[in-house]
Amino acid sequence: MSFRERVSILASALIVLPTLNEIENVERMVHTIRAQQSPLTTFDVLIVDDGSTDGTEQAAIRLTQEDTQVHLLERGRKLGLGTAYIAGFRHALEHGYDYVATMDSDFSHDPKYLPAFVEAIQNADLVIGSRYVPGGGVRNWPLRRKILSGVANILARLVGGLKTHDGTTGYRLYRTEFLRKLELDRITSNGYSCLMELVFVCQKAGARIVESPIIFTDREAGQSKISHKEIFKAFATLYRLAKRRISE
Ligand SMILES: Nc1nc2c(ncn2[C@@H]2O[C@H](COP(=O)(O)OP(=O)(O)OP(=O)(O)O)[C@@H](O)[C@H]2O)c(=O)[nH]1
Ligand SMILES: [Mg+2]
Repeated sequence: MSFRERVSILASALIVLPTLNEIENVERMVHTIRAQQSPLTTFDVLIVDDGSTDGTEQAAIRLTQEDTQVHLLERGRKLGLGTAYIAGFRHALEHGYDYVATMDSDFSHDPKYLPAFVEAIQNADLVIGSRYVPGGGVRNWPLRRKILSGVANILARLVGGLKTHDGTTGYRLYRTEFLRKLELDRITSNGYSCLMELVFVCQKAGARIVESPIIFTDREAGQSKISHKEIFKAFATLYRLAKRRISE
C-alpha cells in the first residue's frame, strides 16, 4: 500500500483526559497515550482541567507547547466529570475527529488498550473498556469498591435496562458521527452517574456497543475524588432512567 493510500485511511481519535489535581500522573499519562501506535488511527489528547491547584494546569500548558497534538481546555473550577466528557465530545465534533475516548488520568485505565479499542470500533459505535467480560478484571481494589461496582452494575442492568456487563467504567471509545445523533444537552447527570446515562442514551439511539476487556488497576498516585454523594446521585439517576425507560 502506498504512503498516500495509508494516509487516506488513517483516522483520528481525541483522548479526553479530565484532570483535577493529577500532577503525579498527567505528564506520564499524556506521554503514554501519545506513544501508542495504531496502524489505523492517530491519538491526540484533550486535557480538561477544572482549576487544579497542584500545578496540573501549568504542566498541561507545557505539554501543549511541546506537542501540537495535545490540547487543553481550562474550565477554572470543579464542574464535574460528566460535563468534562461532554465538553470533550463537543471539541471532537467541532474539530472533525473520527473517534473520541474518555479515560481517567490516574493510570487506572491503561493507555495500552487504545489500539484494541480502535480495532473493535471498526464494527461498532461505542467500545466499552470492560472489567466484567472474559479477559477483563480489577487489580488492587479494596473489597468495598468491588462490591459497590458490582451492585451498581447489577442495578444498572435491572433498573436502567443497560445490556452491558460494565456500564460504570469511564474508559470508552465513541464514534463521533454517532454522538452527533444524540441530544447531548439532555444528558443532565454529572459525575459518575453520567457514565450510566451515556450508555442508556447510546443504547436507546441504537448504538452497536462492544465490550473490550481491560484490567483496571487502582490508582497508585494522587488522591481519589469520588465522594459518598456520588453513590446517592447514582441512585437518583437510575430512578430517572427507569422512568424514562417506561415513559418513552
Ligand atoms: N475535569 C475534572 N476532572 C475530574 C473531576 N472529578 C474527577 N476528575 C478526574 O476524573 C478521573 C476519575 O476520578 P478519580 O478520583 O480517579 O475517581 P475514581 O477513579 O472513581 O477513584 P479512585 O479509584 O480513587 O481513583 C480522574 O482523572 C480525576 O482527576 C472534575 O470535577 N472535573
Ligand atoms: Mg481513579
